[in-house]
Amino acid sequence: MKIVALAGGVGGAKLVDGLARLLSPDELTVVVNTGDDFNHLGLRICPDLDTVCYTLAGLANPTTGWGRSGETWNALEQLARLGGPTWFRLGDLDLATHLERTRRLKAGDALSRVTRDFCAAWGVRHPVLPMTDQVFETWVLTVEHGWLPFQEYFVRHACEPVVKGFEFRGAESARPAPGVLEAIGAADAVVVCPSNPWVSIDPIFKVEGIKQAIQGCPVRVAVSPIIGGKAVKGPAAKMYAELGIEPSALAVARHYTGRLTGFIFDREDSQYMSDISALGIRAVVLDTLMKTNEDRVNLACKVLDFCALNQTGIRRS
Ligand code: FO1
Repeated sequence: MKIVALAGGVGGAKLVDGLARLLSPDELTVVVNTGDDFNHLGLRICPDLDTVCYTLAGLANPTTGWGRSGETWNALEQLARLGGPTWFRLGDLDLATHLERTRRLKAGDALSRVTRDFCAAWGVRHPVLPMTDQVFETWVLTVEHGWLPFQEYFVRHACEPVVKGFEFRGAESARPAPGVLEAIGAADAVVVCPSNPWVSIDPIFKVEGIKQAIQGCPVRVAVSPIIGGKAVKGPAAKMYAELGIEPSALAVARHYTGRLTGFIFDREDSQYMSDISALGIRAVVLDTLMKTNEDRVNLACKVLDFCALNQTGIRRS
């Protein structure tokens, strides 16, 4: 079965890793949010792309989920000594990625091309595509500071400001990166990973043509990033609450209304089964928390089973 996975950062990367352990590079393409990308210290930083690639390459920091394992912080310490900005922590190993990416982009290479070459260098075999090669910026409207670029909200202010809304600057002119529409067009199923619906998945749907292409795919399945009213990681639940929506798996299913054929949520939230089914989508409860590599593979295996079930109505053997 050919799968396109839509992913943001850490939560998405874990499921992508599970899928990649089960599917060949021909069977899995990952489309990654680039709304979090920004310029910092003169460098182009693409956090979600790097998180997905480092995870697939086995290079990711297991504690934070972002950045590199075995990281050292000499450059950051020297930057602090010089009075430079250290609120966004760039490790020594990670810096090489940003330096070379920035050099390549300045020389005129597209982000998708640079990502493809980096993946080859890191031994990542599955295609990882940025959603777009154009600049696309997620901004967060906050009560305390007005509009903030995403990383200012997320890292500098530690997701503390109260959220009032989002804006996706550049969305009108952004076009899908090469290969994105082709992969979706050839997919048997699109899997929406357990990433933040507001700021990781919605941006992907905002790129011209991607939403329509996904609607043309017969099977569209999402995994809830909210378990027991809380986000496994990050501010998704806090965002729902601040926008006047009770955070829950049901809220996530409603968020994606009209976009899905199937929805996977945690066993802990079984009480929402009838309300979610009433949205006209096929739903299933599973153990969705991914603490270990084995959990990633187990969930990915069940996601694939559920996709097959959505496709044919008959469970895969
Ligand atoms: N997240 C943090 O909370 N603090 C950081 O200092 C930080 C640095 C960082 C550096 C490179 C990178 O690729 C990601 C980094 N992240 C950091 C994570 C990232 O900003 C967010 O997790 C994503 O944008 C949300 O998906």
